[in-house]
Amino acid sequence: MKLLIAIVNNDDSAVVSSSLTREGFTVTKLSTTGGFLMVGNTTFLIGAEDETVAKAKEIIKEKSRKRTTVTSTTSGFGTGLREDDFENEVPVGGAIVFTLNVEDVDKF
Ligand code: 2BA
Repeated sequence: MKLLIAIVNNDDSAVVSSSLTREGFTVTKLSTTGGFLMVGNTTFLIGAEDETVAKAKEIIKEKSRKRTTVTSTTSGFGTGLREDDFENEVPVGGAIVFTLNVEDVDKF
């Protein structure tokens, strides 16, 4: 079994979630914040059998758009705090997926 940790743009999270559950995946959704832009994103925890991992990744890839967002160069330190702040275009997404081996699962 694998644990997928998928970080997805908030705007894609509803469709990613519904597409995964429709295909039979069990999903836990966390509200998270990106450390660079300091804006909300969504992290999914997905426990999946090895043979279904490719399908889960395919769904996440298909439903997560690449976009750009305009931000300050000093986003990571707090927007507007510096005099030399200026807007900057940053690419975001589609999604980043970490795949971890799961040693054991207990459900009580
Ligand atoms: P953020 O940390 O808010 O990053 C948003 C976007 O800003 C990133 O898009 C990337 O294009 C840019 N960026 C991030 N850190 C940067 C830095 N130190 N210098 C310059 N540009 C930087 P994505 O790569 O698509 O990441 C989207 C979100 O996914 C991230 O939000 C973060 O929450 C998560 N993420 C991405 N890579 C990660 C990683 N290796 N570990 C943990 N979380 C990650």
